[in-house]
Formats: sequence, structure tokens, C-alpha cells
Amino acid sequence: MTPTKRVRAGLALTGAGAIAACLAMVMASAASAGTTLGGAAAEKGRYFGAAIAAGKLGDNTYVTILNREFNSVTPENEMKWASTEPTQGTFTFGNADRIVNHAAGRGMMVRGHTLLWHAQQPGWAEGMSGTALRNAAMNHVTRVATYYRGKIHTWDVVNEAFADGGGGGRRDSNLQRTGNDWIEVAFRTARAADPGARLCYNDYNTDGVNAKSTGIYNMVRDFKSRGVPIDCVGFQSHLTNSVPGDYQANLQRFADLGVDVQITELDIAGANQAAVYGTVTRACLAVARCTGITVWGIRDSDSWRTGQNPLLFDGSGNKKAAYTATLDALNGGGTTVTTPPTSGPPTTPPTTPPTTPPTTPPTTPPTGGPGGCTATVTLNQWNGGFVATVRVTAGSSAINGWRVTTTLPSGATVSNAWSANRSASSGTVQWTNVDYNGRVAAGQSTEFGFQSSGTGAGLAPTCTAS
Ligand code: G2I
Repeated sequence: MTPTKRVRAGLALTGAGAIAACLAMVMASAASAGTTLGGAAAEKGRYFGAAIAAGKLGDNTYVTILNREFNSVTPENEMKWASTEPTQGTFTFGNADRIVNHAAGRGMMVRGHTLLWHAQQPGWAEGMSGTALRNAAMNHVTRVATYYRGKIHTWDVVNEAFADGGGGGRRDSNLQRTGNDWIEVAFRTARAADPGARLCYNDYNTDGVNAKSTGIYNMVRDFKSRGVPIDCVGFQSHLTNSVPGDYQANLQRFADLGVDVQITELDIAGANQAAVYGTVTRACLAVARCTGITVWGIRDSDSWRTGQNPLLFDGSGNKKAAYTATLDALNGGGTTVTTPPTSGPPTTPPTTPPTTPPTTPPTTPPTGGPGGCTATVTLNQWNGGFVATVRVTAGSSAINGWRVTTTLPSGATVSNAWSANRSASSGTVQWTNVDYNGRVAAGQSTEFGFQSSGTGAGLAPTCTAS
């Protein structure tokens, strides 16, 4: 064979090989194209969820669709403040638990909605203000997030705190009147209570670049620059007839701040429903940090938008054209051939870990020495109370248990604590490990926390290994 013929044969082989490889990929893609919303989303490393109601878990048609199509759920009302703390200090989790248990038994993720909101507050909180309301609100965050610790993929920590209209500022509410820092205190408090949950700010009318979304964008940028623990922004996306042309660009600008974005309450009324569902779905897939989509209900008859039929299934549970458009978009058409398929819904959230996971090794070498430990404290102080997060770090040897001593100033009384036992609620307090966090490997850390009235200045924790 002459050199020229050899090159030509090689080219021919390369061409045939490339076509075969392409075909194989197309066939693999076709074979693995998701046949359900959750399955198709999982192949793209995302979840597809629905808002659901505990009261409908006995409806056979509803549950059949839920279990077949979705791998994430959001309680539509059951985790709101009025539902979970109807009387101050008395928590009722029965209906929320029914949803969490349904999800857990089927490997579905749970989006917690919502810890703090100006609406659907219990009457006792609606009548409160100032320090009393601030303390009650943060106690609510701590108690609910602690109760569900480890079970919630993402918390909507704060819902709808920005005003509509041109100003880009905060909405007036009883919570806002406790001080502009209420949102960041809520995020710090939620992180302390459940360090593994993704913490989201969630709002509506933020679907394009506008004054309201830019106000939120500026808050997120500020939070990221100051280390306030925010992991994601939720875009409710209650749409009619169309979606803003800069929807994807708007998601992307938030993602570029270093947070995930999620479409959290999608429903679309009016004309072009199927096409708009497809466009929204493709926008999420085009943004690497868009980790999932939740529709706000299952059947049209389940929607809060009575008579507008904005969902993916009709009142009888049949798939609508909007369903097919969404599934097709999730499967990506021709563009999926180069994407290696993955299988099954994720068993762990398809998100990056928190920026400061509780197990992150300390950046400075521990000084506890062999067998010893050190303790440092981070305070989220507000007028009249604080949340303390205490980090226990083992020295150059592993420890099997620890005891931290803090001295609370007079006037400070601990109201609740997590991940530690306490000897007292005021004065000098000994904190000892619980059964799951006593063993800490050399140089590694664990955290516990507590909420207290008064001021946390001068706590100066000391640690001894036990
Ligand atoms: O308003 C639509 C959504 C906007 N974003 C936040 C979401 O939490 C909100 O959800 C809706 C629920 O879909 C409704 O189901 O929030 C409404 C309350 O603002 C929910 O409506 C309430 C009714 O107002 C109550 O009368 C009713 O008792 O639902 C309750 C439970 O069915």
C-alpha cells in the first residue's frame, strides 16, 4: 500500500468508526432516554419534583403519578410556620412527617418550604414585633430545621422577602421591621441547626433581570462576600403565556455568584403552555448550577391557580402536551448524544456540599496536642439573643469524647441546643458530646450549637478530651 492509499484507508476507517461511535451513542441515548420526568432529570444530574399535599396521599391516582414521575417533593403548606408551630413553643409535625416519610420510603428528596415568610404565620406571631418576634422566629428556624436535620435536601429558609415594583428593596413585614439583618440571621441559624441542608432564598416575579431580581442578586452577592451561609436561590416561576427572554441569563448570573439555582414552584397558565414548559426546562439544563425543577402541584385540579389548568397532568391524571414537551426537553433531543447517561434517581442530593461543611479540616493546625482538643465559637448575635456554633477540633491524635466549658454572661439563658448535652442553662455550662459526635479523628472537627437569650460576648470555650 502506498503512503497515500494508507492515509485514505485510515481516513475511511476513521469515518466509519466515527459514524459507528455516533450511532452507538445515539442508540445508547435513545435506550436511556428517560420515560418519566424524574428519570429523565436524573440522567442530567438533576431532580424533578412536585409540591404535594399530605391530605392527598390517600388519593390513588395522585399517588400513582407522584411515585412514577417525581424524585423530589415539596410540602405545599405543611412545613409553613402556621402549620408547624400553631401555638408558640408547641410544634406539630404530623402532616409534614407524612410527606417526609412517603418520600424517604421511595428515595425521593424533600425540599423544605418554608422556615420564614410574611404569610401563613400563626396568629400569635402575626401579633408580635421587635425582639420578641425576632427571638420567636429564630427559635422556630432552629426547632424546625433541627427536627428535620438530615432529612431535608434544600430549605427555603426565607420566602418572598423582596417587594414588587421598581425599587428592588425589601417587602415591609413584621419580620422586616425586626431589622434588616433578619434574613442573614435566619440563614446562619438554619446552617447551625442543619449543616447538611442546602439553604435557599426563594421568591416570585424574579424570572428575568428586573429590579426585584436585581435586589435579590445584590443581597446574595453581599452574603457571599461576607460569608453568610447561602447555597441557592429559588425562582418560583409562576408564569402566564410566556417566559422572559432573559430567563436563562438571569439564572446564570445568580449561578455565577457561586450559588445553585432551582426552579421551585413552576406552573404555566395561558397560551403556549407546552412550548413555555419546554423553554423553561431547557433553560435549567443549560445552566450547570440549575440543580432541579419543581412543579407546584400534580394535576390541574390540585393547583392553587383554580381554573387556569397550569400543570402537567389534567384533572383525571392524564399527561398533557405540556408533559410531553417537558419530558422531551429533559431528554434533550439531538444534543444529548454526547452526554454520557447516568442511571437512576440520585440517592444523595445532586448538589455540591456546603461551602463550610462541618467536617472541613481547620485551616490552621490544631493546637490541642496529642489527645487534646480545642474549641472555637461563631456567634450570630441579634438584639436580645444569639445562636452560638461551637467547633470542636481534635489535636494530633483522635479523641473518643469531649467536654467544652463556656461561661455565659449574666442575663444569658440557653433555650435550646443541638448535638451536645448541657449541664446547665446559665452561668458556667459543661457541654459534652452526644453518641454520634464524640469520636473525632486527628485534626478533624465536629460542631454543636445552642440558642440563648442575652449576649454571647466573651463565651471563651475551652475543650478537654474525655
Ligand atoms: O401562592 C402560591 C405560592 C406562592 N409561593 C409560596 C407558596 O407557599 C405559595 O403556595 C400557596 C399554596 O399553594 C396554597 O395552597 O400558598 C397559599 C397560601 O398563601 C396556599 O393557600 C392556602 C389557602 O390560602 C388556605 O386557605 C388553605 O387553608 O392553602 C391552605 C391549605 O389548603
